[in-house]
Amino acid sequence: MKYKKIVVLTGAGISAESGLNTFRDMNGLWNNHSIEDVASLKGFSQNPHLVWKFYSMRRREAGSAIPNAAHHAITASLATLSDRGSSCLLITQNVDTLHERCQNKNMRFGNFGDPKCIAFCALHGSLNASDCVKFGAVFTDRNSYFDDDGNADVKNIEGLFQSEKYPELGINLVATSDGLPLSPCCNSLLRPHIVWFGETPFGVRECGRALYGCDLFVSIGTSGTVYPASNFVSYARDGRALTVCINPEPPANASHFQMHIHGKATEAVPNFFEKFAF
Ligand code: BV8
Repeated sequence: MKYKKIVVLTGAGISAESGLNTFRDMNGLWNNHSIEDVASLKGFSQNPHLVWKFYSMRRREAGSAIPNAAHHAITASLATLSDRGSSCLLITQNVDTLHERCQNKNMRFGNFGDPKCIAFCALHGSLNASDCVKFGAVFTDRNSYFDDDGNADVKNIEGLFQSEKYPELGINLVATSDGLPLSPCCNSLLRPHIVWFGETPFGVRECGRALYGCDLFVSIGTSGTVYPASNFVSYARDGRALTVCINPEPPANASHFQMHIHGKATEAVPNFFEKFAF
């Protein structure tokens, strides 16, 4: 076993070849939207329609995208390494659920420490869920509530939700007349299950522990500009890991990596695991 503890971090670049826009590349998501307006709690409280229009568009696009060779190579390689006794953690900054869609009965994601699986952390949340703003209940929700012109799109609303917190609430959604979705538990507003700027990412403590203890850290398709993910390479280096960056161009935190592989994810990722990890 070459590496006992492996952590992989991905960003929007790994989904670029599935046809999803990144954030900071040309024609990126942030070119057409102000971060403050669509990815902050302040923006949501000031204009929930604009935020739900942005995330409705993201849900439609992610829903029609499929995982690419890089997503599949990561899942298959980490599953093999995990079967051989390595502990593997996949952390993604992405909310598009393309990694989650690569699982099957032999390659499944689990929580930190679960045996024989790939531990998985969607650091910034998921497009496949919405939260009650009042009680924080998380509901499975893939609905697009507004079309690109900002018109309420209630005719396509799938009624059913399952809430982890309120499993009995598999019920119909009630959207307000102006198309904003209301929480099935208390009729307050629903918000996308997304970590916005200024909010605490999911699983940060567990990720930090895994990063300090790993012996291989691989960062794929991220510009290294968003904290705390941009610091993960430093935590791994402090723990004596080999740190590898796979990206077409040097990210903002390039100097922290010991190895750089310049290339697109679908070409570089499958080769990397073949050559270095087994
Ligand atoms: C927090 C919502 C406290 C989800 C997102 C001043 C200085 C430093 C930091 C701060 C500061 N002021 C505030 C902060 C903190 C702030 C931050 O970092 N701001 C930045 C902008 C300066 N961070 C936060 O607020 C975070 N919370 O800090 O809480 C805390 C911390 C620790 C512990 C407890 C409490 C919350 C951050 C999450 C914000 N939410 N988005 C969504 O809508 O999707 S962030 C957003 O950026 C996305 O989630 C995205 O994942 C993330 C990072 O972007 P990338 O994934 O890297 O995408 P990008 O477009 O930038 O780059 C794409 C890369 O792909 C490029 O390098 C490109 O070359 C490459 N690429 C392109 N094509 C390909 C490719 N790679 C491979 N193959 C290809 N084909």
